[in-house]
Amino acid sequence: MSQEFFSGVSNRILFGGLESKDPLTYKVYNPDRIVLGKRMEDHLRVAVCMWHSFASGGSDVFGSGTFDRPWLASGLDPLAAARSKLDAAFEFFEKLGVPFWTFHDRDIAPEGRTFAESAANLDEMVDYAARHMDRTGVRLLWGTANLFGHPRYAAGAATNPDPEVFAYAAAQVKLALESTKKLDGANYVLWGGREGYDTLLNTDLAHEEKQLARFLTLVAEHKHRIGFKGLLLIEPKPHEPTKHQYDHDSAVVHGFLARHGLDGEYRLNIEANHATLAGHSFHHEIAYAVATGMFGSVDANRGDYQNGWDTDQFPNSVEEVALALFEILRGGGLSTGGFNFDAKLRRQSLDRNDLFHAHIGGIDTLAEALLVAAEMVERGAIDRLRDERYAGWTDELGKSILSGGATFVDLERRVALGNIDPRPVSGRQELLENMVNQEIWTAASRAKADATAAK
Ligand code: XUL
Ligand code: CO
Repeated sequence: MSQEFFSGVSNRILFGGLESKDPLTYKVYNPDRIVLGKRMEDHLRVAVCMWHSFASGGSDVFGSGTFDRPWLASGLDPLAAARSKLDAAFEFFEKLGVPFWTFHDRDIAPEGRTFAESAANLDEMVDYAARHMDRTGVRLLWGTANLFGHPRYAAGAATNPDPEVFAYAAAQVKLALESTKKLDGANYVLWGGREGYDTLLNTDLAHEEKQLARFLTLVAEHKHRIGFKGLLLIEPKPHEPTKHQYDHDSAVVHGFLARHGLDGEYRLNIEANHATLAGHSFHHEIAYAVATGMFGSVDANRGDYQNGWDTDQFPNSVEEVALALFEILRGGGLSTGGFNFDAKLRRQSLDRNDLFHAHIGGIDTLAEALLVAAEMVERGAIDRLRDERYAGWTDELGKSILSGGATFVDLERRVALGNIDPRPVSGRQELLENMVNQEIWTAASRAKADATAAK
C-alpha cells in the first residue's frame, strides 16, 4: 500500500441524505437510486479530472501555488512524483466513489528531454494507471493530449504556421489516442488549446482552416486504424488562451465538421463555462448539440456572472444543470459521455479536503438536477405545451410544406384565396418558467420528506 494522502477521510463518501450533519456525505447523490429506470450513477457517469485537481498547485498569473499537494513538491524525481500523483488521485477517486477519471498525457507523465523520452514516460505511467484502474474499478471517461502548454505550441498545434509543429502535435495525439485505447477509454477529447489567433495581421485564416481539417481527418483515420471504439469529441471554446479560438461554440464546430465531411466522425464535449464565455447559456449549447445529433459529453463547471473569463468553478446551480439534463434526457440520456468535473478550487481553498467538499457539492448538484429533469420529462407538461405550439405542422398544410410538395406559387395561391389567416398565440414563457421552478421546489420538498421518513 502506497502512502495515504487523504487520511482526513478514512472511508468512502456515502449517501447521508438531507438531514445528515456530516459534510463528508452526499445529501442527494445515491448511486443506486433508480431514476427513470436507470441507476443515478449510470445517468450521470461522473468523472474527476487530473489537471485541475491533481496536476495544479493553485498558482495564478499573479502568484505561485497555494495548495497542500505533497505529490507536487519541488525537487522530487519526475517519475516518482508522477507515480505519487496517480496514487493520490486514485485514493481520492475511490474514496469519493466516482466511476470515471480523465487526463491529458502531460498530467500523468512528465515531458522528457526528447520525444522518445516523453513517449517512454507516458508508456510507463499508462501501465501504472492501468494497475490502479484494475485495483479500484475506476474507468477512463476520456484521455486527451496537452497541445498548448509547451512553448513549441505558442502559435497553435494543428494550425501552427510551421508544419514541423503540426507533425509534433500529430505524433503526440497518436500516442495519447493509443494510450486512451489501452486504458479502454470511453471517448477521446480534442480541445483546441491554441488553435486560433491573437492577431489577424499575421494569420492566414484559409490556410489554418485547411490545416485543422487535415489534422482532424488524420485523428479519425488513426482511430479506425487502431480500432478504438470510443467517440471522438471536440470541446468548443470561444476565446482563452487565444483572442479568437476556431472551435468557438457548438454551431461553429458543427459547421466546420460538416464543411469537411467530418460530422459523422466527431461529437461535442460541452463545457458550461465555455458556453457562457461564448455568450450562450449552458442550456443552449446542450440543446443545440442534442437537436443536431452532435451531443457527446459534458465538462461540468460554472463561470462567474461578473467575470469575462473561464473561472471553472464547481457547478452549484440546480436550475442551470436541470435545464441541461432535461435536454439530455429528452435526447435519450448519455451514452459514452459523462459529467467530467473540469472545475478547480479557488486559490484560497488550500486544504486537501477542500477537494472533497468541492466534488461532493458538485455531484449533489448534478443529482438534484437529475431528479428535477426526470420529473420534467415524466410529467410531460412542458413537452405538451411545446408540442401544441407546433401542432399545425401535423396538419395537411404543414405536411405539404415540409415534404416539399408545396411551392411558393401554391402557397401564394392558398393565402390569396383567403383560407389562410394566422393568429398570433401566446408563447407562455412565464408559465413555462413557473413550471420549472415548481419542479425544483417539489424535488427539494420530496427530498426533505424522504429524509424525515428515513429517520
Ligand atoms: C480548457 C479545457 C480543457 C479541456 C481538455 O478550458 O476545458 O481542460 O477540457 O483539454
Ligand atoms: Co474542459
